[in-house]
Formats: sequence, C-alpha cells, structure tokens
Amino acid sequence: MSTFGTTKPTNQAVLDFVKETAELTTPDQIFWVDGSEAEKDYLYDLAVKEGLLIKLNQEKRPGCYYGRSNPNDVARVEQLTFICTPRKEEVGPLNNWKSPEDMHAILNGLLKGAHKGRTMYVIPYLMGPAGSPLTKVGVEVTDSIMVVLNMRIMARVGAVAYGHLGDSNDFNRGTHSMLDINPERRYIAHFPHENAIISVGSNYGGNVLLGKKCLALRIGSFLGRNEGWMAEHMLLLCIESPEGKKNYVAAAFPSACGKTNFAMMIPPEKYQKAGWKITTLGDDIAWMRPGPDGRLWAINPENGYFGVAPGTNFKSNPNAMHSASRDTIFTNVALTEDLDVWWEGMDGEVPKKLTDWKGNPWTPESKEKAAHPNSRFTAPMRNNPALSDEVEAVSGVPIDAIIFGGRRATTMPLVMEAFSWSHGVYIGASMGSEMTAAAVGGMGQVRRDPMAMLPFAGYDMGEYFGHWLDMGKVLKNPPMIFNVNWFRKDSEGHFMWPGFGDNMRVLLWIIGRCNGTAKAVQSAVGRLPLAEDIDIEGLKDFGPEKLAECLKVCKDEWKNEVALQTELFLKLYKTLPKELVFERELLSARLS
Ligand code: GTP
Ligand code: SPV
Ligand code: MN
Repeated sequence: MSTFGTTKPTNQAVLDFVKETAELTTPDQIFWVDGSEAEKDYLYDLAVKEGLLIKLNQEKRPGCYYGRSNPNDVARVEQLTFICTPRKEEVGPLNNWKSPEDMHAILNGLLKGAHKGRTMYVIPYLMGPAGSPLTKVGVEVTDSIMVVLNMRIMARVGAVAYGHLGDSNDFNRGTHSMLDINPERRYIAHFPHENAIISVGSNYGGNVLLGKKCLALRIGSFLGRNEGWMAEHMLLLCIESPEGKKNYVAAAFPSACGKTNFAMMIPPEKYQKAGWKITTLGDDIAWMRPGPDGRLWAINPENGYFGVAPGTNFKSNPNAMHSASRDTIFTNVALTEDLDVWWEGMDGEVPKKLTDWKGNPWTPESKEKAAHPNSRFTAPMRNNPALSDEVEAVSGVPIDAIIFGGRRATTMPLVMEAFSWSHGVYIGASMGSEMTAAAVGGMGQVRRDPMAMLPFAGYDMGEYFGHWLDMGKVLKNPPMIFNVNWFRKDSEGHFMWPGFGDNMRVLLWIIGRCNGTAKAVQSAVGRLPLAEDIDIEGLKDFGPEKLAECLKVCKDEWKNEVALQTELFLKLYKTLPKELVFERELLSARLS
C-alpha cells in the first residue's frame, strides 16, 4: 500500500462497520480515504496504471481523465433497484420490493469474498455543507477506484466528514462491489430502516455513487418524511434583479430534461446588460425544510455535477463547459486523436477521426453515435463561473418558486401557475415526461414521473404526495408552484420554444408572479401569462403567433391527459390523498 490510506478514523461505529464488511468481503487491503490532494494524485496514477482511466491532454484539459464503462453498464437500472422494508405496503406499488431478510441473504451470498484480491476503499462523505443541520453523513466502502475518484468530486469527502460525524453512530452505511459487472448479478438495494445501501454488479454513477440518488433521494425522502423535510430531484438557482433583489427557485425536471441547463443558464445579452444575474446553487438534488419564518429553505447536498455530455456546448450551456474544463472525469464520451473529448452536439466541426465510447475507431460516416447518449462529465461545482456564493450557507436559501416540468411534445403549455399549493402538488403528482437515455429502456415513451421522483421516492408514492400536502400546511409562506414545458413540438417535429438561455424569459414571468409584479389569466388548467407578459423581443423567427402556440391549452388534449393521469392515480388508490382526487375532479369540471 502507498503512504496514503492508512489513517484510520477514531469513530468506533465506523470502525465496526468496516470490520464487519471486511470480514464478509475479505479485501486484500483497506484504504481509508482522507480527501487530500496527495491522495488524489496517487489514485489517479493508480487508475491510469490499471487501465481504468486515460489521462487527457493536460494542456487542453488540465486535471482531466477519461473512462469507458462496460457497455452493459451505462445508466441507472430501475428494474434492479429495490427498497427493502419489513412490510411491502411501505414502498407502494411503484417501487420494487424485497424483504430485508431475503435481500440480505442474496447480497450476503454475492458479497462473500467479493473484495478478495482487491482493495477496499472506505469513503467518509458529507451530503450538504459541514455544520448544516440538514447535512447527512455517509460512509461508502467500495472496490472501485472510479467510485472513489467520482465521489471525491460529487461529495465532501474525507476528514471533514469524520469531523462533522464526531463520535455519533448516525451515518448511512453504504456497501458497493463491482463484482464482475454483470446485469445478472446487479442489485441496487436500499434498507431505509437500517439507513443502509448495498449496491453490487455495476460501476455506473447513479447506481454506485451512493451519496447521490441512493442516499440523497431514496433514503433521503424516507428520512425527510419522518423528520419533516423534503428530499427532491431539483435544481436550485438564484435570480438577481438589477436592483439586487434575489429570488430563489427550485425546479424538478426528470432525468436528462434540462435541470443542469436551467441551473446554469446564461440570460440573453439584453438582460445581462440590464443587470440581471443567474447563479447556480445545485443542478440535481435539493433538501428543503421549513424555516422559523414559515418559508421553505433549501440546500444542495452535492459538491459537483454529474452532467449529461451530449448536447452540451458553449452556446447551450457555457457554464457547464467551463465546469468541465479542468479536474473533470469524463465517462463514455468519444476521444479525439490528441486526447481531448468529444460528443454529439459539441461546438465546432465534427472531428474526422475519433475513438468512440466503446473504444472503436469512429468517423463522421459511422452509423453509431461516438458518445453514448448518457455519457457524462463529473465536474467540481467550484469550476462553475456562475456558482452562487451561498452554496455553503448552513441554513440554505429561501425558495420563492417551485417549478415542475416534463419533456412533452404536446398538451403542456410553455408555462402555467398553480391556483394553490394543493393544485401545485396535483400538477407535480400528475406530471408526465418522455423517457430518456438516463435510465435503461423505454426511450421516448411518455410515462408518469411524479415530481420527477418516480425512480427516486424511497417509500409509497401516495404517502409521498401526502407529505407534500402536509408540508404546505406547515409553511406559512409556501413557495408558489409552476409548471413549464420547453419541449413542445410543431407539426414538423421541431421544438417550438428556443429554450436554454431564453428560458430566462419564462423565468422572469415566474419571478414577476412571485413578486406581485406580473399579470396572469385564468385557464382551465392553471394561470397563464398573457402573450404580452412573456418578452419575445430579440428572438429569431419567433413572433406572437408562435408564442400563442407554445401557450395554447387544448381542451381535447387535456381530457386525454386527465385520463392518463388517472391511470397513475388508480395504481396509487390505497394511499392517494383525497385532496388530489378533488383536484382532479375540479380540473375535469373546468375542462367540460
Ligand atoms: P439528470 O442529470 O439526468 O438528472 O438530467 P438534467 O435534468 O440535469 O438534464 P440536462 O440539463 O443535462 O439536459 C439534458 C438534455 O436536455 C440535453 O440533451 C439538453 O440539450 C436538453 N435540454 C436542456 N434544456 C433544454 C431546453 O431548454 N430546450 C431543449 N430543446 N432542450 C434542452
Ligand atoms: C439522473 O439519472 O437523474 C442523474 C444521473 O442525475 S444518475 O446520477 O446516474 O442518476
Ligand atoms: Mn438526476
């Protein structure tokens, strides 16, 4: 072993957890991750030596590395993701369930000797800023250097976590082994009552960076319900007016539906000149709890961005390009001849020769994509030029608006405002979206993805809706709730709304509504802006008729939509809150 990785913590519960795990998995050695710079250099060198990573062109991409995953392991696998509770009813009809006994029996079998011949890394980490009452501690043991290196970017790792934990026993126990990276032996198992996660058979981000979707959302939502807070699949941003007024926004869009882009948005030039500013707090996960002032306060528990690469360029998302310009790990993108990265939708000309994400030669004539559609960059959030200086604020920021939004070719208008908190919860609960490459299977089909949490709610979805309604009762000044759709298409199949930075134009109406300065009109489905309330000046080939198309509410489409929403509600009949049934009835009545 190196000179690193030998310093054990003093916390007895951590030592016991590691000892018990090692007795089962029998690693050749244990490496105690400390989060230091020296350790980082050592681990990258080791990963390169072992052929797991390629060091990229350091002049073009200082501190950057490139890895390919097994082609059978490129996205989250929802069918292999389980919530394990004593009673099946606890997880509801939308989660996969196994009893803790049965799942532990399977996993103990798979983990027996799983780390033999390997190093077992012990990663202590924080989700949230050190010292925040919302922050949670996790300890992940893993046999994957890739997990260590990615976790070092995505979470606050090392001594800082042991410091926050002290001698407490209150931490999430995470166990990971790649095994032989075989979908036949792949499980992502959550034990909410034990505050434990066991993941085997994968080496892909969302399945194995246990702080992210597993702890921050699945276990987090379970803890949040019990402890009176919310764990949500939401970006967080701050919009600051020329007068210096700050409004904070949380937005839930399903996987690969625009959170990273919206969180890092650069406003069109005329707004920048006028003095408007957008800063990023987070791009994927928000933890929120009621403050003493009756408002909802949010933190971003993460420390980095695990962002979708394809489609990211200096026009669509310059801040993401800057974020990934150094100290970044790229996974499953394509490699250029001079050891830089490339993906579909990057700026500039398509290179004549590439090595694709599977390691094969690629030319512009090739039929397959050079980068996998779910290829990603793991970038430190501190690289983001638009990072908010409030990301370390221990009490978080007060949320003015919650925005839901799916990927919908039809039906859903560009923006609408909920009539009330319970109507807003209904809008989130009935949300649909076309599936993307972020999860295996089902590309393009519209499915219900309530609050963008279908793959991430750690307990029964009906009860989760109930928790949302309860939170509204606790909040004296709840955020206003909105819904957006950047993805409506015209009859030729083109996106109608320009999107990206121009989403600022919609955000300004939303903020105007929160601040009482913008007008709205009532429609059957929610409050809508008047055409003149959305500034379209300066948009190319986009006039008032197009805006009207984007905002259109078509009653026939909506009647069909209500029927589709009802399919989800029927599945949840046992625990669906009455308020939501009434909201649905009201909507139907308004539509007829
Ligand atoms: P996860 O990290 O999977 O949770 O996804 P995310 O919600 O952060 O998605 P991201 O921002 O990375 O967006 C994914 C895809 O949506 C990319 O292909 C983007 O180009 C596309 N996208 C984002 N914003 C817009 C928009 O305003 N309009 C259009 N048409 N596409 C967008
Ligand atoms: C998502 O799929 O929503 C992601 C990527 O943010 S992963 O961390 O893999 O879940
Ligand atoms: Mn996500």
